[in-house]
Amino acid sequence: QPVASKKTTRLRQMLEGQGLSFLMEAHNGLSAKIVEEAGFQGIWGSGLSISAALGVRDNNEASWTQVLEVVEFMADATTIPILLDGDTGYGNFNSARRLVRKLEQRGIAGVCMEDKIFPKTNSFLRSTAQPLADIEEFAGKIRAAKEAQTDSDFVVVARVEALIAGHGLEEALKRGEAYRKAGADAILIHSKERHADEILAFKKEWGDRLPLVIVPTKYYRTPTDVFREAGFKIVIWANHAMRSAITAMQATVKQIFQDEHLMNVEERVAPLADVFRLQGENELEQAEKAYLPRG
Ligand code: SPV
Ligand code: MG
Repeated sequence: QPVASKKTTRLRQMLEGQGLSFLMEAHNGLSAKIVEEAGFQGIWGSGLSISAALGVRDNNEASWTQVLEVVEFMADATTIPILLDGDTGYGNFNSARRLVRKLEQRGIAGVCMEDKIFPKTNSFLRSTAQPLADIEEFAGKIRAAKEAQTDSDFVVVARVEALIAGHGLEEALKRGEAYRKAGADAILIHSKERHADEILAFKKEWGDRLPLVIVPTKYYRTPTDVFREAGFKIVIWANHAMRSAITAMQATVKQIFQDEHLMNVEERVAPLADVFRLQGENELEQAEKAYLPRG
């Protein structure tokens, strides 16, 4: 399949094409660039990671326009599509459809919205105590989001939290079906189990009604071929750029604090040349030659 020019089209092809695709988490322009350089075909704009990088909790403490600013930097820094973790859509159907319009304007390829209540809490915290959205209300939100998009390839993923919240397979399937009927392009079926049994059971019952997206943060030991053979379309590596940044920064900062010099870290941190390259410094040097008066 030839590579489409529009980011929205490319994200859609990952969902609708053959085989399994991957989205790698990024949380700012720099990490987004690093994800693209590694060879990934798409980016997960993780709510958890963006919040953590801003120094706040994953409870909508960052406002939706603050998230929009971050994801705009990510889109500007890269050429691959971004699927934004849009939490609950930051309010009701009206907030969700306005979000879709703003994301389209800023070059984001799609949004994922979860069937919880604003303000949300991360799925891995106090999960069984988390109230789910009313199924009809959330279906209306998905319908509003789909009807708001102007680019027909913009992707709206509906995220089912029923398994996370402890409501079981039947409720998860019922919700998935309601969101499919509302026009969702794909279902993200989330799980906090340490093995893949429940998402595999979901896939078996679901069949091929819509493409399925998964986030194996907790069931990370499951071989990727299990997902591929089961027929999932997208795997999201949801937070590992942010977590590796924490590990690296902690080690470096601690070392400098202890040593009161830089000799033990210089060889272990990215050279400044790498920073300038990632910033696209070279392009500006060329542009200065082209546009500034010679003199
Ligand atoms: C995120 O990356 O913010 C997600 C995935 O929504 S999870 O943290 O697993 O809920
Ligand atoms: Mg999230």
